[in-house]
Amino acid sequence: MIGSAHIKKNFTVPASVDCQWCPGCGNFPILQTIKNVLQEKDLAPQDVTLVSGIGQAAKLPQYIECNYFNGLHGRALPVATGVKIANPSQTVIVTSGDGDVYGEGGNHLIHAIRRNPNITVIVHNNMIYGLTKGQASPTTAEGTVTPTQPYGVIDSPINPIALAISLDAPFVARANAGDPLVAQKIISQAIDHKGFSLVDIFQPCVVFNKINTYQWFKDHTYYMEEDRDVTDRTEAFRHATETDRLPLGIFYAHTRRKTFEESVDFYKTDRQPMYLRGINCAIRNALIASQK
Ligand SMILES: Cc1ncc(C[n+]2csc(CCOP(=O)(O)OP(=O)(O)O)c2C)c(N)n1
Ligand code: SF4
Repeated sequence: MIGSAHIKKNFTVPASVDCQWCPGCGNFPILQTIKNVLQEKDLAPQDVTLVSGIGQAAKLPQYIECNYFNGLHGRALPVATGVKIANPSQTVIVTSGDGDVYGEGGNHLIHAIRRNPNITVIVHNNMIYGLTKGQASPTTAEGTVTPTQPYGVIDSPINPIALAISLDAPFVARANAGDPLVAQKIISQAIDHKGFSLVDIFQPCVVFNKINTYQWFKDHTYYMEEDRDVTDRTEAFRHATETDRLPLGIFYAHTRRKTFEESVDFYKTDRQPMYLRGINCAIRNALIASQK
């Protein structure tokens, strides 16, 4: 599904759009937080593209008035990369679930971090598959009983923060939907940061996850000291692998890597965005002929 915002003043959704989330869902504060960040940056809706896959979290782009692409399960990242490379001036934000980004889209996550487009990826981590009614996702704790894992989950959960740091992602952070003011600060910094930014945000699913509630996330997290050296990868990795209480805040941030847009040849000599360029049939025909 593709949506397009024309010249509009703000990100307010038309009243006719019917929100499908359950009352109390952690997606609501995330939606409000993203809207606040976009308003605060003085961006116009036509400058922003939200991209998602499938799931409850993946419905978020339909509730903000801007460009959006709501695609296939797990496939948000290739689309977001394509949007950014075609039009580098767009602010491109992926907003999707832990199943979508870490499970079905896990392979894309790895290779998008390697490629390093200047995009922000916000993962609503409710530690469950919400839309399909409570099966285990890649972040569900071992032993958790679900409708499809009646004897408990046997796979150990993925650690997305450690994974992203190991791939040298330029910005890696974790927020809590139950603390939207700090989440707003973190997401704002993620959008401003050059290169691939990952924000994993704890999001209670009040219907299908009765373990990881608002209170559970409050009791099992703490904020890392803000004046740490966030360019220190070893220290970031140490925090990422803590299990007693889960750290919140920015784990790792650096600008040592070139972005995808800076690396590709066709922007080195000509800054005109791809979407404004005509199709060069001679090059295309020569390429096809060379494959025969
Ligand atoms: C290829 C594919 N596999 C499975 C599904 C079924 N499916 C739809 S949403 C979903 C889980 C979504 O979970 P998550 O990404 O964590 O988002 P949430 O609903 O919890 O926000 C699944 C398994 C699908 N639509 N497509
Ligand atoms: S099922 Fe869970 S994730 Fe989905 S809208 Fe309801 S509370 Fe939110």
